[in-house]
Amino acid sequence: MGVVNVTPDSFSDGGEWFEPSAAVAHGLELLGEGADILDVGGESTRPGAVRVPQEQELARVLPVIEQLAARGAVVSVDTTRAAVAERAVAAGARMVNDVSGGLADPEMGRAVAETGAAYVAMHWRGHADVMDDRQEYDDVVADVRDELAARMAALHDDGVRSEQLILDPGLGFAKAGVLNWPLLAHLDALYQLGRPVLVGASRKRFLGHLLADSAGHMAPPRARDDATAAISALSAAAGAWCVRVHTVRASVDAVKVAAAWTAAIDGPRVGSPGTSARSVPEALTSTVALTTESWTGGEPGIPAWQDSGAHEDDGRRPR
Ligand code: PMM
Repeated sequence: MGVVNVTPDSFSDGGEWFEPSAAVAHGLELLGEGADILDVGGESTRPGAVRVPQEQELARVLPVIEQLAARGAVVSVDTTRAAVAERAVAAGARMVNDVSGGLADPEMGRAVAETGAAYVAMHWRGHADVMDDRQEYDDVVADVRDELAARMAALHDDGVRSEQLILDPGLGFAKAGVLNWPLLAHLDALYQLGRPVLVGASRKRFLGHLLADSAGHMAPPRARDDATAAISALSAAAGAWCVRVHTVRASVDAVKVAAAWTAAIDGPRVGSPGTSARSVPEALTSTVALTTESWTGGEPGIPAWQDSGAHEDDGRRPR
C-alpha cells in the first residue's frame, strides 16, 4: 500500500503532494513502483496535529480518489469520518482505512457496513492532540489485541461483516518508541483474531530513534526508508497481509524476498497459524477485483503477497 498524503503537514512528507494533480501523479508513480493499493488521506495524524474541517478533508481527497480510481487504481481512503468514507467510496475508493478503528465517529461502523468496502481497523486511543498522553499498557501486545477484539465486536454489532475487516496494531499511535517493537515481533497475537493484518511502520519516529546518530539526533523521516523496507520484509515473512509505505519499490522487493524465503521453509503462510492472514480480504476479492490491470501506466498489478507529526518531527514526541 503506497501512501498518498494530500496534506500540507504530514510528519513524513507534508505538503509535497498537496495539489490534486501532484497527488495523482505521485499515486501513479507509486503504482509504477509496484503498489497494489493507494491510500489517499486528507488529514494528518502526526502527533499534536489539529483536525481539519470535514469539508476541507473532502475537498482534498475526493478529486484525487476520483482520478486515481478512474485510472484503475485500487484506492483506499485514510479517514476517521463516516461521511468522508461514504463519499470516498462513492468516488471510487474500495477500502476505508480508519486509524481510529471506528472510535472517532460513531457512524463509521454503519457507513462501512452499508458500503461493503474493505475496512482497516487500527488500534487507537485518541486523536493526535491527546494520543501521546495515553500510552499506559499492562502488556502492550495483549492490550492492543484485546482492544482490537473489542472494536471488532462493536463493528459487528453495527453490521460490518467479518470479511470486510483488516486489523492494524497502530504503530506510533499512543505508543512510545520502544512499545512498537513488541507489536512487530508479535504480529501473531493479532492473527489470533482471524483477520489479515496491515503494518504501518513507514518513516515513523521509533525508526528515527533506532537510527539516531552518535550525538543522539534522530534520523530524519526520509533516512528511515531503508529501515522501513527491512520491516516490510520481516512483517511479510511473519505473515502480515499488507505494509503501508511512503516509498514502494524497496518494499515490493522486500516482500518478494519474504515470500521466497517463507515458501522455502514450509509454505507461504508461516507465522499465521489458523488464518489466511496473507490472503486478500474477501471484501476486496468478492466485491471488487484487486487488480490494477486497467491502469495503463505499467505492468498489470499482481498482489505481491499472492505472487510468491503541528510538530515537526523533532524527536520530542515518542512516535
Ligand atoms: N499511519 C499513519 C496514517 N495512516 N493508517 C494505518 N492503517 N496504519 C498506520 O500505521 C497509519 C495509517 C501515519 O503516517 P503518515 O502521516 O505518514 O501517513
